[in-house]
Amino acid sequence: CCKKSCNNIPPQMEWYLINLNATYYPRVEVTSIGKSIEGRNIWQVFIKSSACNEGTAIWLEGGIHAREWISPAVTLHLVNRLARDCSIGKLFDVYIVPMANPDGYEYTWNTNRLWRKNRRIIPDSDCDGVDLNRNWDFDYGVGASDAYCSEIYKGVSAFSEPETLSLKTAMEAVNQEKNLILVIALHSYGQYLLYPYGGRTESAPFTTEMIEKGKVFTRAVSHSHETVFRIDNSGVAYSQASGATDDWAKGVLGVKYVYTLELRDGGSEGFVLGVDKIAPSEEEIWEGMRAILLSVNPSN
Ligand code: 0X9
Ligand code: ZN
Repeated sequence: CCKKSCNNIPPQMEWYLINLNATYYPRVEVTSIGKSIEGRNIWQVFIKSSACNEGTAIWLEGGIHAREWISPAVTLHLVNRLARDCSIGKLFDVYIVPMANPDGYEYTWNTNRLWRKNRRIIPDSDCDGVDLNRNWDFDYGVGASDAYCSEIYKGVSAFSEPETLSLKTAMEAVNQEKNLILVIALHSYGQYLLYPYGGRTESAPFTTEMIEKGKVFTRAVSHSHETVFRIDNSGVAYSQASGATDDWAKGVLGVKYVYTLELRDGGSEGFVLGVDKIAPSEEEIWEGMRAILLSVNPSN
C-alpha cells in the first residue's frame, strides 16, 4: 500500500467532512478543535439535536490508535448515518471526532502499517511517538511506560501531546455547557465493550448501569450480523492501564456512560482487517448505537 496515491487518505476524509458541512450546515457543523504535532487538523463534527432535546450530549472518538483502521472507518459511517437520520440523531447533541491521530494514521499508510502512537519526534532517541491513550490526566502512568520505544510510552507529562490536549479541551467545553451522558472511544480489535476503570480495581460510579446499557448495545449488534461482543471491565479484559480517554471521561468529567469499544475482529485478521469487513462492521455498530441511544435517552 505504499504507492504515492496512498498518502492521500487523511485529505479524503477532510474532503468528505467539508462536503458534509456544506450539505447539512447549520444542522451539522464541522470545526477543527486543534492541530496534531505535524500540523494536521483534528476535526470535530457536531450534529445538533432538535430544539426540544437540546442540552443532552454524546461524544464519540475514533482513530486515536493509528493502526486500528476500522475505528475511523466505522466512526465516519456513524457520522454519515447520524447526519442523515431524522430520529435517533435528533435526540442528542452529538459530537464526533473521527480521526483523533491523523499523523499516526498517515504514517500507517506510508511507512509502517502497524504504527500505534502519534508522531512526536523524540530528540536523542531512535524511537518516536507517544501513546495517546496513555497521555490523559487520570491515573496517569498506571499501566504505561517511561520508555520512548514502548508502544505504551506515556509522554513527558499528562496532556503533553497536542492531540490529547485538543480532545480534552473540546470535551470539557461540551461538558460545561451540556449534560454529557455518553462517551464511546472506538478501537480495535477484540469485539469487546469495555467499561472503566482500567487503572484501578474499585468500581466506577454507575457500573451497574453501564453494564445494563452495554447489554442493550451488544444485543442489538448481534442481531445485525451475529457478531458476539463481550462486555467487561477494561482492566480485567485488557491490561490494567489508565491515562486513557475512558478513565478520564469517567473519573474527571464524571460522565455516566463511558465505554471503550474494541471493534472487529476476534484476532484472525486483527489490525489488518479486510476491507470486506467495513460494511458489516459499520452496519452492526450502527444498530448497537441506535439501541443504546434510545435506551440512555433521558426523556424516555
Ligand atoms: O490499551 C488500550 O489503549 C485499549 N486497547 S487497544 O488494543 N485498542 O490498544 C484499551 C483501553 C481500555 N481502557 C483503559 N485501559 N482505561
Ligand atoms: Zn486502541
